[in-house]
Amino acid sequence: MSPKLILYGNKLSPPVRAVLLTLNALNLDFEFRVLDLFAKEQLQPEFLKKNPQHTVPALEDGEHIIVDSHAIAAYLVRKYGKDDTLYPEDFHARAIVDQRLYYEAATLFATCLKPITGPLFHENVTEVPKQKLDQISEAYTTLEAFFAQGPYVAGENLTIADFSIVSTVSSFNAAFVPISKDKWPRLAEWLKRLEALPYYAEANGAGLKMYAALIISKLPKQYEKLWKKALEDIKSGKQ
Ligand SMILES: N[C@@H](CCC(=O)N[C@@H](CS)C(=O)NCC(=O)O)C(=O)O
Repeated sequence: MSPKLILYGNKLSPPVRAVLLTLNALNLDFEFRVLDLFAKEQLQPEFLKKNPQHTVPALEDGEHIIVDSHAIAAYLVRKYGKDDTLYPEDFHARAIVDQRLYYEAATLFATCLKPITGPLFHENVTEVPKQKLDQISEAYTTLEAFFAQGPYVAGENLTIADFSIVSTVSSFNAAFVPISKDKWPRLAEWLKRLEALPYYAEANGAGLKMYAALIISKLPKQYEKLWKKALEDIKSGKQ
């Protein structure tokens, strides 16, 4: 019998939700050990021994610890997947999936999301600068172009790149820049496609709701403006 998988994380975290989507897609049993990042539980010596980078997600599989959502998702499919569709063995198909995963890691998460949430959560900032919201819109435009290759981010099939990208993009959509169907129609359709997966609500939706509520509580002025604009649009018949 293989050892029990243990996932360390918190559903507020997009990378953790990407791994939850992968575990659910593969129908794997696992134990979820919650770390409270606001209480800095990731800095406790016990966890630092497992992951000196002090980030979640981290996966324990017997004597092995795997860190980083992209590495964990790839590992899970290669070790436990019944086939390779979620992370293809074919060199060319995998290169596309890898590129999308690196795009999520370097651009969506590190360049777009973290510079917004860091100051919101740790520096009492209460407004997101327009330039940062514009970066998200630019990323939506790039993603829209990816869908020229097929209905999923890496082409014809659902892969771990979809799980990775939906974890950040659904967070942007819920908390910062709603995806307009007119501007980014294929991206909007893709999000609906992912939301329709039977395990989406549990793996991504639940954490996403908590995440959006937390962000809204941090941005009272910004949301007041948005709500006022939405009300005006409804009154003037634009919505
Ligand atoms: N590229 C990493 C990012 C992981 C990451 O930065 N996670 C954040 C939560 S969203 C974290 O654990 N932050 C706590 C810390 O850095 O101490 C991944 O995909 O796993």
